[in-house]
Amino acid sequence: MLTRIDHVGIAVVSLAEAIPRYEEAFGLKVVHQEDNDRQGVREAMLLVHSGEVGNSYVQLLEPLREDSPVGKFLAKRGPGIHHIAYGVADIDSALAALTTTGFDLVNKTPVHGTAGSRIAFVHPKGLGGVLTELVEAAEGH
Ligand code: V0V
Ligand code: CO
Repeated sequence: MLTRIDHVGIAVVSLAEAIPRYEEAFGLKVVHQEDNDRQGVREAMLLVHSGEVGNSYVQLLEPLREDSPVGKFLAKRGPGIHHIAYGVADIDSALAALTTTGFDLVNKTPVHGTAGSRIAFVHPKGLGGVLTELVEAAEGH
């Protein structure tokens, strides 16, 4: 079902501060930035690897409001790894399979993700405390 690690989502207080640190440390480049109002985040995608099954990124996430998943996470836990996102070829069948096996989906149907992707979150409680996202990337991403 999973084709790759699409991204590691990292909660940061300030993209302006975090981006240069990641660029400096690993020579990564920001290839996409976007505000996702529904998710309450301003995000930057730094490309780690391009492969046959798609790309892998670091996703830096700054909250747009305190009362959002990343805003609440920062207040409770401080900056750090917020979620892991796996690539899938077909998110509808992946979600159907997880529903059948009894996983608690945050999104029962896909929602809008970065760069035109279709995404859905699975609740951390059934997956070792790790908030998990599935990504069906748009063509070329
Ligand atoms: C909260 N909890 C987490 C967590 N956030 N555990 C692991 N990783 C996280 N990131 C735990 C928290 O410690 C509590 O555990 C429990 O969940 C309830 O916490 P809460 O603060 O009351 O939060 P809730 O229940 O209001 O919301 C938690 C969920 C929420 C996971 C349902 O964060 C959510 O809907 N996330 C999905 C959307 C999202 O994260 N969007 C931002 C990224 P205890 O204390 O009960 O044990 S957007 C993105 O990645 C995009 C657009 C993209 O990639 O394209
Ligand atoms: Co994400």
